[in-house]
Amino acid sequence: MTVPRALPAEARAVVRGDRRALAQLITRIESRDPSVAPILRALHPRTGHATVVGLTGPLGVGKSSLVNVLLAHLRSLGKTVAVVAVDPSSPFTGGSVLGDRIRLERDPGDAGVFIRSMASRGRAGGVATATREVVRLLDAAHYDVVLVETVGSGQVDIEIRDVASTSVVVLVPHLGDEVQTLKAGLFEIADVFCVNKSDLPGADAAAKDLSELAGLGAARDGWRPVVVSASARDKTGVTELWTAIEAHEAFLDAEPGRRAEADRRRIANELVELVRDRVAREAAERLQADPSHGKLLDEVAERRLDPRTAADRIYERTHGSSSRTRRR
Ligand SMILES: Nc1nc2c(ncn2[C@@H]2O[C@H](COP(=O)(O)OP(=O)(O)OP(=O)(O)O)[C@@H](O)[C@H]2O)c(=O)[nH]1
Ligand SMILES: [Mg+2]
Repeated sequence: MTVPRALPAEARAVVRGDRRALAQLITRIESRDPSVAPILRALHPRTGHATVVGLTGPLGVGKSSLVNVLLAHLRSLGKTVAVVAVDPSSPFTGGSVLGDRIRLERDPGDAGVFIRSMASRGRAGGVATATREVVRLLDAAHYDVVLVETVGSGQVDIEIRDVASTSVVVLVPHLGDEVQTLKAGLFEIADVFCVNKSDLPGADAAAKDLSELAGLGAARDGWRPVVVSASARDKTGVTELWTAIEAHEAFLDAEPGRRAEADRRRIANELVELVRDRVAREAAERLQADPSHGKLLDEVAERRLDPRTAADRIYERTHGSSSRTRRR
């Protein structure tokens, strides 16, 4: 047995659940501050306990509203909850999101809840990486459930399945053609489908339609997506939604190695991304510092060299000596 080394002070603050420390570290992760690396490294062995649930779906289907009611439900079950909203296009806690105020808004001092938005626009890559790192911090801070909201349908470069152990795709009745074209992709993502706004007409038909499709398709890794109907407005179907999420989590644990296998797949993607990030960053730095770079650009612009050949040369230059660069 190795004796655990003393944690850095900031890591200790996270483990203690110090919200200010958490917020500051998340900001540093967002701004890609390399000084968080040792803190994340120290915390890594303390992660892997939270249930990480992704909620994704087209714009305006009610993801934030559902997160709000799910949050209240989880609090009533005594669970602590952290929420990460990636690229929120509507305010999370503004009274305008829901007609009536949710528990969260009545009780901003609730220590069992932590909410954070993260913007991806205008940032050079690394959104999925940053999201994963933020989720791990929240996991190390002992939140029982971490809910991650993203806008789906390929509008952001984060694949929710790479972050969450259970992914919920939120839809609404009568999404029409948009969903028809999305459906194949959605079945790749969804462990659970939630037809929200079931207070509107057509919800039953939409849920039935999805259930049939789920029944027809081949089960992905032995799991067929579960379809639930909900209304965040009327606060119906939320218990069913959580039950479906728990059923998928139980499925992951029902067979030895199943959850580990899913984790390994996510980690494989993450590692590729991290290496790609580093190679890209180093290439950009070297190019800037390299006096022959301007010549290469001239050659391509003057049609003496094609871009692929130029890129090959850059790659060889960067790649050939990348092992000499310092560790982050
Ligand atoms: N009728 C009805 N309206 C709802 C329901 N849930 C949410 N809405 C409304 O739908 C609109 C969008 O809700 P949001 O929760 O912001 O949806 P979102 O998917 O998070 O939106 P983006 O983050 O912008 O993609 C708001 O006007 C909500 O009041 C519901 O169950 N029924
Ligand atoms: Mg939203």
